[in-house]
Amino acid sequence: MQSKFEQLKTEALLAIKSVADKMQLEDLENKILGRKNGELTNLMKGLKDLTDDARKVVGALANEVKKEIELAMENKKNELLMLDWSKAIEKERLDITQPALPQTESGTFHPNTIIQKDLEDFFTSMGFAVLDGPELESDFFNFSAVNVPENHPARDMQDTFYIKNHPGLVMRTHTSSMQVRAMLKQGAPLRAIVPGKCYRNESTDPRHEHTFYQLEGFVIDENITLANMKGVLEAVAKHLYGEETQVRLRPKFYPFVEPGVNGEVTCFICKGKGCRVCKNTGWLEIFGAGMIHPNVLKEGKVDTTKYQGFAFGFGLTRLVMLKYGIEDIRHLQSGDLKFLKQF
Ligand code: FA5
Repeated sequence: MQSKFEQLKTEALLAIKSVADKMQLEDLENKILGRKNGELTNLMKGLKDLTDDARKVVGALANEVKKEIELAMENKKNELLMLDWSKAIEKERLDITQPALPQTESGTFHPNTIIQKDLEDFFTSMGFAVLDGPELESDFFNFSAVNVPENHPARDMQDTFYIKNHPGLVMRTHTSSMQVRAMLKQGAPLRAIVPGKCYRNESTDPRHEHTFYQLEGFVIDENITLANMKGVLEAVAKHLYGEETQVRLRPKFYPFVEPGVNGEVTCFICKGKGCRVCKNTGWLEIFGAGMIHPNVLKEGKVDTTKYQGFAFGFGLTRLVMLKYGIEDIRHLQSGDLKFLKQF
């Protein structure tokens, strides 16, 4: 019986060695160690027929054989597992020297961003700083600080969105809300632009949105006049619409400037002759501007005996629409890729 165990061990170890995959190993395990009909199991069943002394010796050998076969199986299992892993790793290996896949889609800037970046470059080349400010603004900086006190009828010109349970906060209606903030922070002299989002509680139509962009600018220094303002705004108009563009200023009331003007440029489509876009006037209205009201300078702690300044506010969204011939402002926030991919 001892030799039968020895022979089984030799055959089993040989068979285990030549196993090629997990399935074969499982079959072999069943064939040798299977509880019901495994070869070793069957052989061990015969131990009970031996004498006590012989059972002690052969039993010890049988256990030894079983342990060796089980160990060989375990080793083989690990060996096969390692093989599987290395095959998987090989499959996943990245060849970083391979050329990249051709790029099929790439993003583009939103037309608002294109014009904003262009104007930021233009103004910084003239020594202006670019400032950013909060869109959720205090009632004070949006209205009161720019000479629109509470209950003043001028507040009706710019209705906005108020925040429930926060009576002192509004969504800013214009970038002019940054005028006094900038003065308080930086003092005079000051030269800056503020591009950014504004909000108004208005019904939307092809030219009006509840959310749109403005670009504010202000210069505060000694001996600043309306002529300086016209010079800067003419430079902007020529930069945007060509050298032959003219600027026309006409009186308009804004509480935060005195005098205040409404700025128009020669219609760049008909060159001033009159067309559908300029409603046959030959002019396009693109900004509001004026000399900063002394009350606003005082709010900003600027010495009004020494400094004056001008301010202007472009409807940035309007500039974009004119530049690209966009007939409805609502396209700009539609998220429609067909529209956006044109820029
Ligand atoms: C103002 O907002 C002033 N803060 C501008 C200003 C600044 C004047 C400094 C003087 C000195 P107004 O309400 O006109 O002014 O708006 C300026 C521009 O913002 C408009 O010409 C228009 O192009 C744009 N705008 C105003 N409301 C809307 C709207 N609902 N949708 C799209 N654009 C708008």
